[in-house]
Amino acid sequence: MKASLFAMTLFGLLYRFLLSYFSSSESSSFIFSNPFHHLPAPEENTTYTEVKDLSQSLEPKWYKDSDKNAIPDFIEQELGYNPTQDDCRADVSGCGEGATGEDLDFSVNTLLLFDASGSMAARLGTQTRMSLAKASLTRYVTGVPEAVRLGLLVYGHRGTNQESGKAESCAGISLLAPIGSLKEAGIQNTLSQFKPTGWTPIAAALLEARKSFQGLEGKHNRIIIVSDGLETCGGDPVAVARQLHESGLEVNIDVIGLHVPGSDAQQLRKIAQAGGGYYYDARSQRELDAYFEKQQLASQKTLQAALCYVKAHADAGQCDQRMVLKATDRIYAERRKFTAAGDIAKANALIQIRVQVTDAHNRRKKEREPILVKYNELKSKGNAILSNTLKTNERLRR
Ligand SMILES: [Ca+2]
Repeated sequence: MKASLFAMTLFGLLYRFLLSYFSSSESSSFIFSNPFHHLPAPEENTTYTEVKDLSQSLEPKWYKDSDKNAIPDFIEQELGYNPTQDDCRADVSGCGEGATGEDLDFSVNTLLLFDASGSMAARLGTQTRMSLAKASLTRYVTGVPEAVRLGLLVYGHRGTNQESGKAESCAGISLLAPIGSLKEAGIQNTLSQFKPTGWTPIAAALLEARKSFQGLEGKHNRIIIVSDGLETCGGDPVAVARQLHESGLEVNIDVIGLHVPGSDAQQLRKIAQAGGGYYYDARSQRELDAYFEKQQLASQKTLQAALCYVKAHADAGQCDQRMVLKATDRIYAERRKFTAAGDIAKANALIQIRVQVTDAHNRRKKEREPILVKYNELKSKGNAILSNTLKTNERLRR
């Protein structure tokens, strides 16, 4: 049987050789080419790793991949996708301003510097400046998103506002709540620890504040000073503010002046400018509340943008997963046809295609992974963020 097959093959070869020799004008080149080229490929034990040149194993359409996602164009078309673009790209266009990957590290470290000097006892309407400031602060702290890590430092709460109490007062600076602990410590409880007392060491308080930001280099760092007047302890708060802002800590300093006369407001404004922040003049409870509500809305907007951004990427990941599953199903269906027809080389070449599709998908998945981790973190906070926003909007309307 084997011998006769061999004889037939040999005869076939000889016949082809003679035929082409006598019929082709380029017969001389045929003599030097491989005469076994036309022999059928061996069928047994072929694995896809032995398919060296894939482009010759399957029809060219299997190797056309316009959007470089490893899924052949014609398969994408069949499945209802657009083969020339990424059908599963994350659409962040509706996420609002500032929705970028960088915002995912959205936590803001804010240290509130509270002026407890004697002048805070002055009345603004029916209440003292201090009680107004405490009320605004309480509302802000209770409504602010978790991502804003708050701390509180108080100055001017020691000694007296007399000359005899100056030294003690100017040295009296207390970190009542380190950054990130104010909410836990309880704002009412923290604020009840001081009342209008002494002098105003703004420069020294800023120097002390600097320590709170050690280890937070390169983060969103902020100081909010609530004060009703000038530095009275001989320091240079503008210079200290500039140093702090220009240090590697990148702290921005906002200053809120509580019913401050024009000349004094100039110095407070300079502190804010040197500190890379803004100066706000608050002449009533409402104006003071407005500042904090603006801060709250800004941080909620940032959070919502971040949530929207990561959700878009999570959706893109799911879309990609669905597309790849459909594509691999489709490739396997083709492969079964080749296997049934006994075309093992092509069936194996399709395994190669399938492996490429899965590899490419896994690469895309890996790139998306850090964003998805963030998504899970944010999802749990999402409802809290939204309810806070609603509450704030409600307050602003009133
Ligand atoms: Ca493709």
